[in-house]
Amino acid sequence: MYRTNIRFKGGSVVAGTDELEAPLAADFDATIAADRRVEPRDWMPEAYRKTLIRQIAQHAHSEIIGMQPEGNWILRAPSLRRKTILLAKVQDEAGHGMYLYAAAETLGVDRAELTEKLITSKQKYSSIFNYPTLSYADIGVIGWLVDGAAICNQVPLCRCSYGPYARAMVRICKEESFHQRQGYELLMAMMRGTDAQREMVQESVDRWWWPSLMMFGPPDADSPNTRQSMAWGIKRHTNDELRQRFVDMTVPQAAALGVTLPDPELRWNPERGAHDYGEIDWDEFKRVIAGSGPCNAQRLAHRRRAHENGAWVREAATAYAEKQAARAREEKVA
Ligand code: BYC
Repeated sequence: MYRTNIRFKGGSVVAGTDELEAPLAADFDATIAADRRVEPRDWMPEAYRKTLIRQIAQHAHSEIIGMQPEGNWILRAPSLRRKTILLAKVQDEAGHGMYLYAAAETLGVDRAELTEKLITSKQKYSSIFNYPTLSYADIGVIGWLVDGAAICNQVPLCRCSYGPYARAMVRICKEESFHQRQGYELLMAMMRGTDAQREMVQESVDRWWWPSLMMFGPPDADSPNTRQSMAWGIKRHTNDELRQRFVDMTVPQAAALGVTLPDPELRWNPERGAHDYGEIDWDEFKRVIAGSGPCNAQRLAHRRRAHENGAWVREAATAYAEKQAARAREEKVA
C-alpha cells in the first residue's frame, strides 16, 4: 500500500494517525532506525514516497538531459577512439536514466507521467546541464568535474533507505567512476599536447568549476529538504558536507593535471583540516534552476522535440503489445 493519510513530523507518527495504520508506521520507523531498506510493497508515509519521487525523477531527468551537452561533440570528437568513448558514455547516461525511471515506477508513478512533468517544467533537472559545451576540452572537464561531483553526491545514495534507488545507484556509481577517469585521461592527454590545448583545458576549467560546486544544491541553511531527507535515510550527508568533500578531493587532482582552479580564496585551512573556498554565486544558481540559465530553453525544446518525434515508436510498441495480448487470450480460449 503506497498511500496514507497518516501525518508525520520529523519521521515519527503524530496525533491524528489512523489506529489501523499506526503499527505499519511504527514498522516503517523501526526499519529506518535499524538502517534496513524500505521495499516497494512496504507501507511508507506519503511524504517519504513524494520526496523519493521528486528526487529520483529529478535525477533521472538529469541523466537524460545530460546527454545533450556531451552529445554535441560526438560528431566532432578528434579521433575514432575518442568518438567511440564519448558514444559509450552518452549511452551509459541513457541507461542511468532508464534505471532511475524504473526505480521511480516502483513508487507508483508512470514514466510517461514523469516525462510529461519534465517537458512542461513541472520537475527539475540538474542545474549543470544548462551550460553550453563550447570546446572539446569541455568533454574532459565534464568527465572530471561533473562526473566527479556526481560521484561524491551519489556514492552515499547507494546506502539510501529506499531499496530500488539504492540498488540502481550501485551500478550507476561504477559507471560514473569510469566516466570520471576517462575525463581525466582526456585532459592529461591534452595537457601533454600544445600550448593551445593547455589553454583550452584551463579555459574550460574556468567555466565549469563554479557550476560544478552548485550541483550539490543550496547551502545547508537554505536547503528546505535536507533535514527530513536525512532523518529518513534518503540523503546521508548535507549539501555542504558533500561539496566540501568534492573540493578537497579535486584540489590535488588539479595540481597533478597542472590547471588552476579559478578561486583566489581557495586554500588549505589546517585548523579545519579542509580547504576554504570563495563565495558561490547563489543568485546565478537560482536563475538557472528557475529556467533562465544559458541553455534551459534549448535543452527543454530539444527534449520536447525528441519526445514528439518518438510518438510513432510508442504507438507501435503499444499496438504490438495489444496484439500480443489478444493472441495470448485467443490461444488460452483454444
Ligand atoms: N539543480 O532542499 P534541497 C549526473 C533544487 S546527473 C537543480 O537541497 P534536495 C550526470 C531541489 O530539487 C546529476 N535543482 O533539495 C548525468 C529543490 O527543489 P524542489 C544529478 C536543484 O533534493 C549525465 C531545491 O533546489 N544528480 O551526475 O534535498 C552526465 C532545494 O534544494 C539543484 C542527482 O540528481 C541542482 N543542482 O537536495 C554526467 C543526485 N540542487 O525539488 C553526470 C540526486 C538543488 O523542492 N539528488 N536543487 O523544487 C540529490 O542528491 C538531491 O536531490 C540534491 C538536492 C543534492 C541535488
